[in-house]
Formats: sequence, structure tokens, C-alpha cells
Amino acid sequence: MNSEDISKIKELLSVPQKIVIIPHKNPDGDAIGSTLGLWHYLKNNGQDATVISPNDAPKFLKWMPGSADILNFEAENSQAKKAITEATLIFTLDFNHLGRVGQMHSFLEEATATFIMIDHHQEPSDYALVTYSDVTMSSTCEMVYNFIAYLDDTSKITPEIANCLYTGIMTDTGSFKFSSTTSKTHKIVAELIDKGAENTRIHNLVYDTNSPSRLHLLGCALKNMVILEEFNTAYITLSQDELDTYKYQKGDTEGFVNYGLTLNGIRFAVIFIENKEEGIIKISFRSEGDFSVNEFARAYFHGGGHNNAAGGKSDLSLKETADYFVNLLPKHLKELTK
Ligand SMILES: [Mn+2]
Repeated sequence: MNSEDISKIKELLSVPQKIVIIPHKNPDGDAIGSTLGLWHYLKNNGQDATVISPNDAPKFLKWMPGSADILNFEAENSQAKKAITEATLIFTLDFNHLGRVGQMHSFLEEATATFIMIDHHQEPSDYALVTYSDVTMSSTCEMVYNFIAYLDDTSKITPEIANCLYTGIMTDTGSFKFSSTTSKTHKIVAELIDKGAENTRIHNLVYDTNSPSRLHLLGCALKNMVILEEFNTAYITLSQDELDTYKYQKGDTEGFVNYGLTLNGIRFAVIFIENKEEGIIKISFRSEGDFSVNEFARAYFHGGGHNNAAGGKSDLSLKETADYFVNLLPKHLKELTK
């Protein structure tokens, strides 16, 4: 943030505001970690603040301090609408386009509040008074730490805030291994541990929560994996029938896409997941190195994200989607094999 933005924020927060903090739909560790981290900070500073999530957070994040106070827009609709209407300040975290909040979209467009965006995705929309956008950041949680630091308040980081921010940095960096992880990230993480983040406990709570059926679903996904060595690419398909067989629960397929990249030489990994209810195929893309899955997802699959991690969707059938995908690869042979 530049000094002008910092003074704007300081001014806004120097008086009592009615604050709403919003993560993107289908919130992940970074979305929930950053919104709750900021929520604790603002509340501890005497502000009236509420986190409103477009839909429910996954179970493996429910232990997070403050999680029980999150309003779920789908389940607590009238309360959530009222809070948005009455808000004077709205923070949008870990997304940069109002279309990323599902049903909440129109309410946010009508809101009279001043918007502040904190986010690390590409191509931010222009809806906020202060847009703190930085695509080089590992996570929005790292940016919330910086935000608090810009306000000269790192001494106010409590163990609750530290636990929330640690969680989002850990999940968005694949446990500190993605290329977005910098020495600065590690310094912040070290600082968060000093301030009370329980790193081992957080790791257990987030990653060691498998059910037998999820591991069986993973087995099915790995069995379905198709490896296209000539393109350094691996992809997985999961049909609705397979999800049903293994009693799919929301969040169960989280991280499956990354297995492709653990193959020696594979640089591009994709998972196609059939969603009969929405009538679409949901797609996650991951890459190693220069190949931009953000551009790939934008160009062919109505999606986007980061250079090495992006999402998309398709209206074709599962098989047609996979065929369409495979037929695109020759166009990118050079980028994928250089
Ligand atoms: Mn993020």
C-alpha cells in the first residue's frame, strides 16, 4: 500500500465504523484465515465487525478462532443482508471481482459502504476506495499481516490473529513450497509463531482430517489419472457416480490436483470434477515453472487465478471436456516442454 492509501485507512479506522468482511464463495484456508484474522484485529480495536461468507466454510477450518461467529449468507440470509445494507465499510478479501461472491453479488453492488480490497489475484476490478492488490504475495493472509504492519500495529497481533494468518499462509503456499513463498513470507511466519501461532497443531487440524471414504476417493482419483508424457501433463477425472460411491463431502477433493505435479517431469496437472447439480465440470489447474495456468484457464475454461494455480469450468460432459482439453495441448507443446 502506498502512503496515501495508508493514511486513508488510518482515517477511516479512526472513527467507529460498521464493518463487514467478506471472503470469496467456497472459502479456503486463506479466505477464512484472512477474514477472521482481520476481524479479530478490528474488533480488538473497538470496531463493530462481522464476517459474512457467501456460503459455508469447509469442516477442516471450523476450529479457527471466530469461525462460529461467521454469518453464512446462504443460511442466515436476512441477517447477512441487513449487515451489508447497514455497513459503512466493507473489506473484500482474497478475491478481486464482485462476481466471486455468488448470490451476494447484487447486494454488494447496491451497498453504500466504502470498499477496501486486500487480494493477491490477477487483474483486480475497480470497485474499492483502497485497492491493496499484489500478485507477488503468497497469500491474502500475508497481506493482512502487512496491512496491520502498515498501521504500526504488529504489537496488537494476538495468538488468535496469529493462528488465523498462519493457517492461510500455510494453505495458500502448499505448506511453504510454492514459488510465491519468499524469505519475507518465512519472516512473517516466524513472527506469527512468536506471537502464538501453534504451527504443529494447525497442520494437524487442517491436513490430518481424512475420513476413510475420502482416502478411497483419492485412490479412485489416482487410478483415473491420465499421464501424457509428451506434454508433461497429467489429468484426473472424477464423475458424479464416483463421488457418490465414495460419499463425497464438500472439500474432499481439495488438493487432489496437486498429485499430478509430484510425478517426475510433470509440469501441468489438472482435475476435472463432474457436478451434476450445477450441470458443469469444475476444473482445477496447477503448473510448475513458467506455464501460466491463469492464462490457460481464462482462454479456454471461463476461469483464471494465479500463474501456477487456477480454476475454471466447462458446460460439456466430463468426457467431452477431457477430450477438448487434450486437443488443446498440442497448441502449447512448446511452453509445456521447454
Ligand atoms: Mn489466497
